[in-house]
Amino acid sequence: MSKIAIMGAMPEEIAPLLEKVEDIKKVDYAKNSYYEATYKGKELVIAYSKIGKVFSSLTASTLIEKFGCQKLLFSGVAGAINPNLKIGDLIIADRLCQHDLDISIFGHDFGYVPEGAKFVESDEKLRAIAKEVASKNSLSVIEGTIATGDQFVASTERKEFISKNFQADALEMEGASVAVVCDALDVPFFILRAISDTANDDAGVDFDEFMVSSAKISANFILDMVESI
Ligand code: 4EH
Repeated sequence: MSKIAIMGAMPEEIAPLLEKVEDIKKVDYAKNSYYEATYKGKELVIAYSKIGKVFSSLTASTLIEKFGCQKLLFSGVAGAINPNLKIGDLIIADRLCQHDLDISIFGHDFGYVPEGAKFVESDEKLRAIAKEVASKNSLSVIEGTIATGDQFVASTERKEFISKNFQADALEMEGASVAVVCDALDVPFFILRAISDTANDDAGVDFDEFMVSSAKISANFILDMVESI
């Protein structure tokens, strides 16, 4: 049977998952903890990576190469760029990019390096399952571009830069790195985020207020999806 990885970046992003899954077995590896578990007869491996592109790449690689996961789902929170996205709303990434990757001095686009790609696309079948789950539960989800970078964005100026150069709908700090790993290893992946803030001057305060509730919204949706995979 296929093993499904579910990862977040922060403990709060996987806590609601660990509350609902069964037969949990903790395995420590590479300075992190991985939780083997089952849910509705499906085999899962759950972990939070710690924040940022480097730690999330390590965790995604480990889930695939050491634990043998054949699909990877990411659950977490994000800052909104698209004004239609309000706190608590869900966004499915159809493509992801690295907004802080910059060798533009050599004439390249922001987010592009030779032999890489400015955007990495997520798995269409997993997105289709997500849209079925959304309509079944009469939840509205937006599908769009997620921009990732190693910075907590709390500035309208930086938001505008990311919007202009990547047409991004939301931003966070792990999605694109996970996407690069999964794409390279040919593992279908899905990135879901619930909005915790709007990445403006109030982002720090909003994040502290809404991250736990938004993380739950995302986690519950991911578990609904697991049933259909
Ligand atoms: O994993 C990081 C968390 C913030 S840093 C990225 N996550 C949350 C998504 C996110 C985000 N990323 C960039 C939500 N809003 C964002 C934003 N910019 N505005 C963190 C948070 N709390 C304690 C320590 N670090």
